[in-house]
Amino acid sequence: MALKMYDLCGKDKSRRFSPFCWRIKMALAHKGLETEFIPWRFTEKETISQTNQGLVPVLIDGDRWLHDSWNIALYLDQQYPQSPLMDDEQAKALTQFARYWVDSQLAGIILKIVINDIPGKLDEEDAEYFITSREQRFGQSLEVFAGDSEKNLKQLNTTLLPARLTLKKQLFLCGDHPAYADYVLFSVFQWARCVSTTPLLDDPQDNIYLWRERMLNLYDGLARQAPAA
Ligand SMILES: N[C@@H](CCC(=O)N[C@@H](CS)C(=O)NCC(=O)O)C(=O)O
Repeated sequence: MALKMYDLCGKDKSRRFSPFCWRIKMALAHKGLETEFIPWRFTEKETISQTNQGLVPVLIDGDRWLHDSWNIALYLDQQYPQSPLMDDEQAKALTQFARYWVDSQLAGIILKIVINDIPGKLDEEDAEYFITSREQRFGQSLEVFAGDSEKNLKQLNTTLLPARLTLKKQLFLCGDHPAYADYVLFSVFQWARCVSTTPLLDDPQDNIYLWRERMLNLYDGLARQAPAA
């Protein structure tokens, strides 16, 4: 039976923009696993209540409901060992570091850059939920939270340096071929691409720019074909 995944969508159901969903979508394509992606809105908590939490991605494999992208990635490698996302324990440990780096450093900066573009991409109920829940989380308005866009872009550029240096030596973060750490880093770029027209990278000769092009081309252009902002 094909796998199913709840996938965050906008007002336009074809706009799938969650970074956590994107990394799993790339991981499923990497393994060649056919999956039905079910559009899901922020306020549709009831449909995933079986997981006792309210975040996507949620993967359904037969009678198993899984949540949390990291847990799902580990599950996929265990259950479907073909084309590993992480080759061994050492790769798993290093990928753990990569995802913490992406989620604790890069995602926060990118969020500031794109946050004001998000509500306009959501349906009315989701937009209200998004603004209220984020303003509550940050203790300030989205405009104040976003801060200075030029400063954010500069900070993003500096924070990307370890990836930029790595990609000077190799095609992908994981070496000659992409694997889960690549999908994690790519997922935050793809998130921005789906909700915002602000360019995060402006130099086509930049190693990260070139890597992002390679990632957009993977699996018959899976990410490139997805509706962008
Ligand atoms: N740690 C979770 C985070 C998932 C997450 O934050 N998902 C967001 C979409 S990007 C979500 O479902 N948000 C729902 C909400 O804010 O209510 C994972 O890695 O899957």
